[in-house]
Amino acid sequence: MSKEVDYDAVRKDIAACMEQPGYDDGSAGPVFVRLAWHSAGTYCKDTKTGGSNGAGMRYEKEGGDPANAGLQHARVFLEPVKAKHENLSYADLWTLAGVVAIEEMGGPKIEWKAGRTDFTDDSKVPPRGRLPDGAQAEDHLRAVFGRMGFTDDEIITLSGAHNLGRCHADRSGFEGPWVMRPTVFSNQYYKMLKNMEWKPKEWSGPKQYANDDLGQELMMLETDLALLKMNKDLVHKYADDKDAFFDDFAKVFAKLIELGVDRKDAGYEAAPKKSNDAGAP
Ligand code: CCH
Repeated sequence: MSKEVDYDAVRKDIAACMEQPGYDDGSAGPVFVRLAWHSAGTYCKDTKTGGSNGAGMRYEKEGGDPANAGLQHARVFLEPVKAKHENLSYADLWTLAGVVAIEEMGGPKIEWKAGRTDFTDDSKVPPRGRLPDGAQAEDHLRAVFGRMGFTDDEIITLSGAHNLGRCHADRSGFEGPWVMRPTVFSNQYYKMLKNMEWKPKEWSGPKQYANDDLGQELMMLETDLALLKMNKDLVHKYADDKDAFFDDFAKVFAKLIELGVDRKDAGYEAAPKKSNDAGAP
């Protein structure tokens, strides 16, 4: 059986199914980016477990993690693309969907390589609790992203994805978008962090910050404001220099979606493969 997949056709099909008129702000783009990020963000560099290989969210163990609430929408939107391209793995589809969504929403081109395979049972699915909690601060960010192998500055760059989408009370408990145009990839998020004053939102929900100076209530999480304490100069640089942000973001997102990918197992490497390599954890 041929393993050929027409990835240009896959990209077009992903772009087409981003359009979802009745959903959120009319685009599935933001939730595709979050799907790609959560599929990779479970990685642990010490144990080499988790990461974007495997598509573990198809199993209750990972898909049912409260941190992944809402991502079933993204997976359902992408199902027709998977059905049309039978040799495409879910793990490749989900990461490529994030890359295509960022490009389609006006963001940078991001390097993406095929070769992820899907687990056939849940034995290699990472434990729950590896994704960040928006109610915590910089020590937590350092622990979670440090486990994946990211520096403080890389955390600040990756967090720029909060230019996109919104929080949903019925998913995370938090509510609202970070910027005025949540389906356009830009550096607005850093401008908001640099220029606006953020006060605790008065409500019965979890702690988040609010500002309505622009005529619509925008939000920040505790983890978003923590970036200013980690490296305020970099946040300000990105607020003033969109190109610098786009360049750095493209590199760090490409690194994120490579976490946990071992192409030797998938037979994608030119080097001869020993028969006892197959399926090694
Ligand atoms: Fe995020 N994010 N994220 N995030 N995120 C949420 C939504 C999005 C945290 C918490 C939340 C990254 C980092 C963090 C996106 C991309 C990235 C939500 C709302 C919470 C809470 C979920 C809901 O209710 O639907 C925390 C904490 C961190 C710590 O750093 C990184 C890194 C990325 C990608 C590179 C995107 C996109 C969304 C919008 C999703 C949507 O459905 O609109």
